[in-house]
Amino acid sequence: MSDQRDGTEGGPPVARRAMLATLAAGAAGIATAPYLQRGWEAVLGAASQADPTGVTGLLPNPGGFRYYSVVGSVPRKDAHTYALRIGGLVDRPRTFTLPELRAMRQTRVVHDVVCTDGWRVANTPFEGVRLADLLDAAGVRSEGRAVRFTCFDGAYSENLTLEQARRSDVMVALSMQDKPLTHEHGGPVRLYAAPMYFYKSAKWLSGISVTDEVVPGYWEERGYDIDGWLDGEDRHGDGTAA
Ligand SMILES: Nc1nc2c(c(=O)[nH]1)N[C@H]1C(S)=C(S)[C@@H](COP(=O)(O)O)O[C@H]1N2
Ligand SMILES: [Mo]
Repeated sequence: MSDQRDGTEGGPPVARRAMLATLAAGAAGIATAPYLQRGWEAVLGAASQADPTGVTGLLPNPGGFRYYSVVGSVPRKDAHTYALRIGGLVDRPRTFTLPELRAMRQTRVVHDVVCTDGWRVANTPFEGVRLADLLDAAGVRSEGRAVRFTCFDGAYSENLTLEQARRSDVMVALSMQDKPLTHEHGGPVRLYAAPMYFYKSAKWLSGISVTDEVVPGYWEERGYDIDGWLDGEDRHGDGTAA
């Protein structure tokens, strides 16, 4: 994927147009990023950002990623303190520890990471457990239609339909770029939904709940589109096409 979504069809998040205008008006790339983030928040009316002083926005962003959090501080979790709870419309609600997740079949996906703010990191490898495997372990009930994700930052949430959640390119990620996921990138465990904008990939994942309908996530309550598909993805494929 190297095309850039132009926002004409399917409806990317509302701030997209403003971002493009800002990009077009100013210098390109990293230098404008701090201002982009501020503009983005002004548009969405978001109350909080990880760093209200803007200092992190002025730091270099190694590897092209930018740090995002909707809260100021997030507790750190490790192999001893981390737990992933799966519940809702399942027959066997259960909790997975980090060692348990590591012991399960690991899958690898290499895809471009794309944020609606305009940055992209090409060919990024992620590894972890297919969400489908976790859902199967818990036993999704017939009323289940969607999956809701919650985070131990205490604020962020996201969702996928059950069909999306079962794709082979959607995972509970334990590693990124062949290294354990750092705290900054949402470690020890985050969601990675490869065919979608990166906002769908909830960091600091702590809860997976099967629901009977899609529950709008944090940004979706604030104007983002529930539909997070990147251009050119096979929306009804099983994720293996690539
Ligand atoms: N818990 C949580 N997950 C989140 C976010 C967030 O603010 N909090 N931001 C989303 C957005 S908009 C992006 S682009 C990516 C950023 O991931 P990174 O900080 O690893 O670059 O995380 C997504 N998942
Ligand atoms: Mo994003």
